[in-house]
Amino acid sequence: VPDRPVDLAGAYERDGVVAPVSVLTSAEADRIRSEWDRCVRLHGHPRPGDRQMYNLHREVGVIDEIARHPRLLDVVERIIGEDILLLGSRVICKEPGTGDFIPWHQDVSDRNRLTPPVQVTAWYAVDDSTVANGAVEVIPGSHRSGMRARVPTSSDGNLLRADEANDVGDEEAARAVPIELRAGQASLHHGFVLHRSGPNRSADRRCAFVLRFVPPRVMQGPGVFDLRSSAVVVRGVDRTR
Ligand SMILES: O=C(O)CCC(=O)C(=O)O
Repeated sequence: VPDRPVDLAGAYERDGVVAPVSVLTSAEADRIRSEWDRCVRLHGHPRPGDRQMYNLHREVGVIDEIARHPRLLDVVERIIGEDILLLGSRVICKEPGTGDFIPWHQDVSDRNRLTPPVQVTAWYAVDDSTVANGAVEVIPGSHRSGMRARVPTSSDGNLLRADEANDVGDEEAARAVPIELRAGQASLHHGFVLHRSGPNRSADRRCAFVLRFVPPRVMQGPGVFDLRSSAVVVRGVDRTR
């Protein structure tokens, strides 16, 4: 596991993204992938047509294990402080040769109403993630212009809900960079950074555990799906409870 950049919090502030964060060695990453594969066989995740797979950390041990991994949380801590809540998780699995995609969006929006609007998303690569299999692309620095208006989208293969996308012009989109990761690595992204991912045109699966971390002072609502009251403390304490 290589050393992390020294000024990691500075890079996060500047770019809204930090990558790669080496969480596991390749042997450790193989174990996580095998466990996930075993779980898919046993429990039928992902079930045909079930592309959502939200909050499986409550039932799938390896997702919880990554969400609590010290090498990941040491980096998250440098960004949001020593008390850390796991607000939610999602598994995003793009099977080979499928058209599923994620349009430009921000993870923190008026849809999930986080106050203050602070969230770090950790994207853990279960499989290698490449441009060919639909790696996440990020527009560095786009978080600095804050929350954008959402625009309706609906299209076959869109893995987000129809009201989660943002409009991004060609000029801004041209600044996007792909975040390629080896299995066992993660990227961290800011709640306002614009990101998307394209279809998996390769012969290899591209599976990720997406973990949403917030400091305990972040509250949610009203009038939205409530993740805050079921958030779990993964490091430190939640003094608000
Ligand atoms: O896995 C993807 O392709 C997109 C992930 C994403 O949108 C996120 O991590 O917030």
